[in-house]
Amino acid sequence: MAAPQGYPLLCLENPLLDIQARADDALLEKYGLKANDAILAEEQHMGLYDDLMKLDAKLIPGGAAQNTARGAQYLLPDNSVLYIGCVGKDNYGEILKKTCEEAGVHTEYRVDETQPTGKCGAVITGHNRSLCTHLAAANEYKLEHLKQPHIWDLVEKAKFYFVGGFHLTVCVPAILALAEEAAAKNKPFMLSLSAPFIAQFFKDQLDSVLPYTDYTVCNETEARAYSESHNWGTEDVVEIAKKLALLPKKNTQRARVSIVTQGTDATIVAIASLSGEVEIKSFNVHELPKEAINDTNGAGDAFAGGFLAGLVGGKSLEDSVDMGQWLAAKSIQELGPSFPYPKQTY
Ligand code: 26A
Repeated sequence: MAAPQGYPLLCLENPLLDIQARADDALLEKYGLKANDAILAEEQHMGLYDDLMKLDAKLIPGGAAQNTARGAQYLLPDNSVLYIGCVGKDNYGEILKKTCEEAGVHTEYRVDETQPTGKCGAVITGHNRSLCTHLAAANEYKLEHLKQPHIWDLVEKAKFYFVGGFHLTVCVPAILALAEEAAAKNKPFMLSLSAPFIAQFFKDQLDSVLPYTDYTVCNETEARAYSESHNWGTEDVVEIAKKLALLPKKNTQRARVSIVTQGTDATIVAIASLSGEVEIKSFNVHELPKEAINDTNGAGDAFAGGFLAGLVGGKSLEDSVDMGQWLAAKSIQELGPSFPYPKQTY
């Protein structure tokens, strides 16, 4: 049962189960995968999941924004986060629901009758991760689900919106419905750029949503992919962060903040003002000895989760970035996109 007062943070994207294993470069080569990337699976990738299982893969709840939702709830009071997406009518879907419940995240899944729950092959080589996603049911999210009265009631009660950019491949009308609600009522809307292929191959979808964003978050590779696909003629991350912050906006009552994470290098934050200036701030990451790192799968999602927990909790921008970096450092010490239990306090 949904909490009658609703949930301050609403997240939307693709619920996936991660099939994660350590592997060598030969497996990457077999499927033509880059060491550090995220792609949509094609026919030739379908054998990857069985190959990973043979490598003693672990099944770990994933889906980028679902990780972010669990991450934000990790730092927030009970009943703070609602997550929406589409799963299949199967055991994997049940596992995802249960994991969210255990993390205190309320889910409103659309349950697709025909497709199985989506999965993501996570190939870990050293500190790199290659993600290959078979969306299946996750690709079946529909605007009609969001518009059902009991769900739309929760949409209206939400105060912050986070959409994972991977959903741009699935259901742009649902993203725009949330974005319109946010802009119309001056509520913050945040989008992650998710992976280079989004800016490359889903450029129009991305550009239809960007005007609604009050916050964007991406890593350095995604920032450069955006710049390249828009012929900005620069690979300079600070320059790109500035330009992202200054893109046109629907909600003119808020100026945009664009955030670019860079692994172990400093996080760049470009803060626009309503008069069109941009201030750049740089935040060094929380240092971690290399041997403390388990894997980096989900590091960016955890950053977004910690950052959102800060925003939703009324913290300053600086404190929110620090919370994002803190949670990312915690997550990369766990297996996959997970967080330490018993809970650690920020
Ligand atoms: C549409 N695609 C490709 C995806 C994803 C995805 N989540 C949603 N849509 N490809 C990978 N992921 C998730 O990213 C997390 C790490 O950041 C994986 O499930 C993994 O948990």
